Amino acid sequence: MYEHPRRISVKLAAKSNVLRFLNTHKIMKIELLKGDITKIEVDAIVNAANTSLLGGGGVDGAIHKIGGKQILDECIEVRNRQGGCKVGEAVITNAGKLPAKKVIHTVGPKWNNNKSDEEQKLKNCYVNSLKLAEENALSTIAFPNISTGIYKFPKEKAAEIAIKTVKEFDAKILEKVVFVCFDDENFHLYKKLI
Ligand code: AR6
Repeated sequence: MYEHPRRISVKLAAKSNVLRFLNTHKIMKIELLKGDITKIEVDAIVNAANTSLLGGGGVDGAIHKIGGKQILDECIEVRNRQGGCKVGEAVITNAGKLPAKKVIHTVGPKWNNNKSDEEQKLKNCYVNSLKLAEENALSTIAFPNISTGIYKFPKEKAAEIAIKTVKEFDAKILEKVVFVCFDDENFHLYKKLI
């Protein structure tokens, strides 16, 4: 049957849009683990750092202690270049002696009853870490439960934000996100919510 040429081209354009969507949009696999993030073999582990990028306690302390001086040296280079890292933002360095290939350092907000928009800032940590992973062509990433230790962000709220943000992320390269929970409470919250 004869079809007007214009109609044919409209149909082809619609089909190629579908193909483009299939080519670029990835469904990320989400995994949950209980344990120590410094032992995880992924393209990048995320560090719950502070604005100085010079290390501290908690997961930050463990990453620098086990990863070694190479990580701190590159953090200092980043500081010299851009003056640390703001809350909600993320930077990337080598992973020193860790089994991961890279460390993405993000700075979570200190909980203050959401008076300074801490919920949005925590969401930004996840989005900016995922974006940075994609900019570096990484396909697997592991997150700790950012802000839920020394920074006292309520764990259930933090878990909801982390999971929702990762599920909503429009991945082009990333294939897998691992949530690594160090304490039982976070592990059970994530298990319930994922
Ligand atoms: N692997 C995975 N998760 C861990 C590990 C580990 N090895 N160690 C602790 N956690 P925190 P924050 C969990 O305090 O609240 C530092 O001094 C921990 O159980 O590490 O974002 C920084 O320099 C908790 O659930 O980070 C900042 O000053 C989660 O990691 C400040 O702490 C986050 O706890 C950041 O505080």
